Amino acid sequence: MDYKKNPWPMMLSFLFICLSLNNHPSLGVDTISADLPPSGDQTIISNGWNFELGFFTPGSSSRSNYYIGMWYKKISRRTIVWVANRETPVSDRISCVLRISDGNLVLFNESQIPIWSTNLSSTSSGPLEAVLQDDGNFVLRDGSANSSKLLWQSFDNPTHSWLPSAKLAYNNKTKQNMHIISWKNSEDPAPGPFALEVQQSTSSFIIRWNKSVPYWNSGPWDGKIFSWVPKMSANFIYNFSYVSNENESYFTYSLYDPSIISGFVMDISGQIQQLSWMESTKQWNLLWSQPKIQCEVYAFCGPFDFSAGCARKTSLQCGNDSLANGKRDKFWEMPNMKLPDHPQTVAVGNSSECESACLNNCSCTAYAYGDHCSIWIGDLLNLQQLTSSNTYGGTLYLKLAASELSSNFSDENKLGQGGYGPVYKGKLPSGQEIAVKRLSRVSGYCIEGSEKILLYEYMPNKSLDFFIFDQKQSMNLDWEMRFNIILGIARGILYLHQDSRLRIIHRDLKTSNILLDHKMNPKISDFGLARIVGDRQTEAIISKVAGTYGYMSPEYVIDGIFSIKFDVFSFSVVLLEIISGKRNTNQFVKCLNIGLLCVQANPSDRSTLSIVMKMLDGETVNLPTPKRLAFFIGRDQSSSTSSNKPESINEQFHNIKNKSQCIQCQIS
Ligand SMILES: *[C@@H]1O[C@H](CO)[C@@H](O)[C@H](O)[C@H]1NC(C)=O
Ligand SMILES: *[C@@H]1O[C@H](CO)[C@@H](O)[C@H](O)[C@H]1NC(C)=O
Ligand SMILES: *[C@@H]1O[C@H](CO)[C@@H](O)[C@H](O)[C@H]1NC(C)=O
Ligand SMILES: *[C@@H]1O[C@H](CO)[C@@H](O)[C@H](O)[C@H]1NC(C)=O
Ligand SMILES: *[C@@H]1O[C@H](CO)[C@@H](O)[C@H](O)[C@H]1NC(C)=O
Ligand SMILES: *[C@@H]1O[C@H](CO)[C@@H](O)[C@H](O)[C@H]1NC(C)=O
Ligand SMILES: *[C@@H]1O[C@H](CO)[C@@H](O)[C@H](O)[C@H]1NC(C)=O
Ligand SMILES: *[C@@H]1O[C@H](CO)[C@@H](O)[C@H](O)[C@H]1NC(C)=O
Ligand SMILES: *[C@@H]1O[C@H](CO)[C@@H](O)[C@H](O)[C@H]1NC(C)=O
Ligand SMILES: *[C@@H]1O[C@H](CO)[C@@H](O)[C@H](O)[C@H]1NC(C)=O
Ligand SMILES: *[C@@H]1O[C@H](CO)[C@@H](O)[C@H](O)[C@H]1NC(C)=O
Ligand SMILES: CC(=O)N[C@H]1CO[C@H](CO)[C@@H](O)[C@@H]1O
Repeated sequence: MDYKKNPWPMMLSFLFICLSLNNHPSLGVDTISADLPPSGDQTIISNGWNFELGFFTPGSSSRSNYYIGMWYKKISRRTIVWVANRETPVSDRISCVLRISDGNLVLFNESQIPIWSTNLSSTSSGPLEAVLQDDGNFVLRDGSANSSKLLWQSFDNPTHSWLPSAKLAYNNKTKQNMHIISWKNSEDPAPGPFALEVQQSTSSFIIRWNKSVPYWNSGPWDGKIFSWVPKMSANFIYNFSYVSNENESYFTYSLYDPSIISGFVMDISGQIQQLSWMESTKQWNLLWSQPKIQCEVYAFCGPFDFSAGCARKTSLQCGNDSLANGKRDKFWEMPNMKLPDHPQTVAVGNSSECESACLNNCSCTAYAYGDHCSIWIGDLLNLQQLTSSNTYGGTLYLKLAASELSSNFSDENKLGQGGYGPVYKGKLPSGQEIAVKRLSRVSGYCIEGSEKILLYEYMPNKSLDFFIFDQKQSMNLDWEMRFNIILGIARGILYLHQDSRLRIIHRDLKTSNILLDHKMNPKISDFGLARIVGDRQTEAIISKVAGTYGYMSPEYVIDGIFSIKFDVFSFSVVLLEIISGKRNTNQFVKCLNIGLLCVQANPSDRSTLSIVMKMLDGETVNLPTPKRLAFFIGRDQSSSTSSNKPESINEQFHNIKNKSQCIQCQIS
């Protein structure tokens, strides 16, 4: 399969397990009853033709291993969503049979020996039937008329995938978790090492390795998404929900559009993936996946070698501090870690001595200094970062070759400091230059658990403010460039507001967030405050006002109402800054607004100077909105300004500037 969007470059990743299509004669029914068992080539099909159940052979295997499985009926790529006998294949499907026997659904092999069973102990008196429902639930129930007594269902016994409307639950009575468990490999559906389960105490998802070691946590459920899976919010396909009561705690999800074919799988690589089927391309489209970084996966590349990024290993210099070129090993500070097992205690008095003890011992890979000095010898397995509230963590210092430390975030590569953390220059293995933002740990609960890193396209020409507010640099920006930049920004905002699949309000448009590529094309950056609003929604109310003062519209500051018009306000401020080369201080906007208020066409709309004084003195941003302006009379006010020629914008602004300066003069 071709997963262009799969971010794991080195992995042969199989989302679902796909098979070649061979034709199965169908029984034409959705039910297995005592007298109608499928065997051999026969399948059963759910009544809406969504799912089909029968024997299959996984992968391209030439081994004849047959399993009873369920797949989508309507799509051309055979995609298995459930397997009955995942650990006990049969080698000859013709003489094998799945039938109801002694109150259970049982798979008999060639020798008519049961090799898989629903294992129900209580026997039901009535006749039983097994029905493949159209939602992909295979149920064993009382077959007597009108009875809805459910004895067993595949939704309670999932394999590697989790279908819409199924629950992934923790049973509060039996303290048992349901698991979504990866296949061993693409040819073997037997349980692999990765299992997804609900962690009731934190209302989150957790992936465990080897049935015990937790290696990934989704972060707590916030009502809409998992805190550490922000990408979940970026779709209107799924509606996830979490239910917790005295009996159980579970996640489930539904589809807004039931005609969409979609699923959720635990991949053989240990990654959970949310997918939807694209009929036009005949491919599974990856909506989001976690964990993103292979090294988040326990022991993925053997012993955890943080420095190597799982891809390369650089030998440590090992106490070689005599080297002139500064290649001495260094330490990477990893705060808030669950310290690895098997530390060795070194009797030294302070942390710098502890550091030297590790630095000077070739076998030492890390140290920590709490009330005493601990060092670790050899491989470190399963390094885990904890949430900050956890008191059992400590700061681990991981030994790295100096060359690696300089490439993973050195000061020499620092480009600047953004609102949520420092930004560094980096290079992808392909050679493409990128900007990397390390989100600071203090900037929000959603990123507490592990360090979050954002990758950006590297913009060699920095940001717009660098040019327009610098007398020398602004000489490099002729009018044509400025106009192109304005057009580019407007196009970008239009895309966010209207043309993208989601309606996005940026909320922090300002010159320093407009980056310029090598051709001086503008790119809107820093979506830290951006909000996605509903499909038709153009307005929302928030409780906490955030943004950059001077770019925030009055209705937002005062009422917390933000709409796409909020960005329009900020855009206008940016526009004025680009043209004027003057930094918008709060006073600038205030003066501009006052200026506009004073040049309104209708004299009664105009402010009096006493009000102007108050507005200039006061802290309030609650300025009235200018109506029809005097100097616009004679112009076409009804048409959109986007058709205006640059000259006319220039002219208009020139007028505005003059008038507002004029008012300033009068006042001072
Ligand atoms: C059927 O299963 C039993 C028990 O696992 C096994 O001993 C027997 O060899 C199997 N029969 C065939 C034909 O594989
Ligand atoms: C039924 O029980 C057997 C033996 O305890 C076990 O190996 C098998 O996995 C169980 N089957 C199911 C579907 O739970
Ligand atoms: C089953 O339900 C139908 C409609 O609700 C009813 O007419 C019928 O008598 C019921 N049959 C039995 C055996 O209960
Ligand atoms: C996996 O778990 C089993 C039992 O819990 C344990 O014996 C085994 O050592 C673990 N394997 C690894 C590689 O940690
Ligand atoms: C999402 O699912 C929950 C639980 O089933 C339901 O209460 C809610 O109305 C759904 N939301 C939407 C927008 O459909
Ligand atoms: C789970 O059950 C215990 C008692 O069995 C109860 O104290 C607890 O509140 C329950 N949890 C939830 C989430 O209801
Ligand atoms: C919990 O289970 C009991 C017994 O099955 C049932 O009566 C009760 O309604 C359940 N509670 C919820 C919230 O589903
Ligand atoms: C120390 O550096 C020298 C020169 O680069 C190298 O030959 C030697 O192997 C290094 N020692 C260790 C222990 O790595
Ligand atoms: C650590 O202890 C050593 C030896 O007692 C001392 O020389 C050094 O100054 C101490 N360093 C710090 C940071 O306290
Ligand atoms: C490194 O430290 C370990 C544990 O304290 C010790 O066994 C080993 O001998 C040390 N190696 C060197 C070269 O000092
Ligand atoms: C923008 O960047 C390119 C490539 O780094 C450079 O050649 C060009 O001179 C820059 N433009 C300005 C106006 O600085
Ligand atoms: C992988 C990588 O980009 N390494 C570079 C990191 O930075 C140092 C010095 O700045 C370069 O020498 C490395 O090639």
